[in-house]
Amino acid sequence: MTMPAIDAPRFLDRLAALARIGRDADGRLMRLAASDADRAGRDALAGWMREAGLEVRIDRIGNVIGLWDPAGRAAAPVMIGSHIDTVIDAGIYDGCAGVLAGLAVIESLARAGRTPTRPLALAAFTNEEGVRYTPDMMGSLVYAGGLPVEAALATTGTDGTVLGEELVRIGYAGPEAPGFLQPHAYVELHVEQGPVLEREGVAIGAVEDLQGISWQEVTIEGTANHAGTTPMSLRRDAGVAAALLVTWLRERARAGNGRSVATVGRLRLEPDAINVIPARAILTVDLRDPEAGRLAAFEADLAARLDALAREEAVTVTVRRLARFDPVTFDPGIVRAIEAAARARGLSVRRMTSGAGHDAQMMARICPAAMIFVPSAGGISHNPAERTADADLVAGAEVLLDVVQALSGA
Ligand code: HGY
Ligand code: MN
Ligand code: MN
Ligand code: MN
Repeated sequence: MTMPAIDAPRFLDRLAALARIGRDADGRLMRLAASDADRAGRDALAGWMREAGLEVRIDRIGNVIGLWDPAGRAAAPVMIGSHIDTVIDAGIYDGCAGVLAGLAVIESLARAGRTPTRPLALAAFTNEEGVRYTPDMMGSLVYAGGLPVEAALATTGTDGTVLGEELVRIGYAGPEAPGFLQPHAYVELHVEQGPVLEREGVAIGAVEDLQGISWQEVTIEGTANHAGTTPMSLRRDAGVAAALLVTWLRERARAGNGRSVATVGRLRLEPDAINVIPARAILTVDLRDPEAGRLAAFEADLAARLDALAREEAVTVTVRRLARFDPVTFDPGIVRAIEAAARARGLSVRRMTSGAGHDAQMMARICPAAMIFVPSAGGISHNPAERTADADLVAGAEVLLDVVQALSGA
């Protein structure tokens, strides 16, 4: 019986091919969920899955699940996967590395003539990024039963489109009920998207937990008025109120224990004219903390600050919750298997917390789950400069192969 081995050139070539799919007129990578660019990426992935002998099944939220069941066992599958949708002006590794490494793992087992005691399933979840439709990790959240599929399909995007209609339009409104394959276990390879592994010179991260996430949209209503004639004392300036909020968020995050983070990623002023005092500010607030109590305290402090700001600046403030996920602890047994696999290959490994949200945090609701991280150059992600060395990617795929073999008896 031959030893399965990752076909590194094929894995890396596919990553490069997927990286070329979904670029806008300016060359920016933009495979937003359920867009034409996303469809092109999905089509390529489904084609590679079929070439590899997987049965491709699509569920109602558009999750693409490739099933490899050479022994025809109807057992619960070991699932591996991630996502191939991207943020705006994205890097090429976020999500894609995990999906394509998973494909390389299954192909290596098939080439070696292995027959796992249970099927393997490769998942590319819909809308992990949450940029066009919120919440993020939506496809895996629906798959894990955390959001009714009807509610997800009815979601209106930042561009006014409806997710369900867009999935029909791109041909990925599938027939399967989300969660149609309840996994025996789920393992996700992902680039770290942070600085820890590179800074410490460690090859593999065995991710044991993932921080809590809170997404809110804040709308501040002031009064449009003339920039030249309105005395400063008579203004209800939504733009100033927004600016005070942004700086407060940074100070509050810094005042925490050094692990809270706060981000205002979207901010727009209306009517957005040089000589009109902003009537309205619409901004998003992304809060994260590994500890549930601290995240809740940050949210409570934010609510109190918004009340005070409304009084101080004579504006009105409304808040819309976009996403809220508690911290998640992954399966200690799989974390140990990741550590053992890395050490057996002579790779340095350390346990760590994920700062980013991932599909694994949703799958942990329905089965034992854990993640494998590989280093991100400069800790950069959600940026075209995102980069992970080929050797690190292949090492991560090999550890994924070993863990999948341990879980599936392949
Ligand atoms: O926001 C996140 O952490 C994930 O990339 N969607
Ligand atoms: Mn990702
Ligand atoms: Mn991401
Ligand atoms: Mn993610």
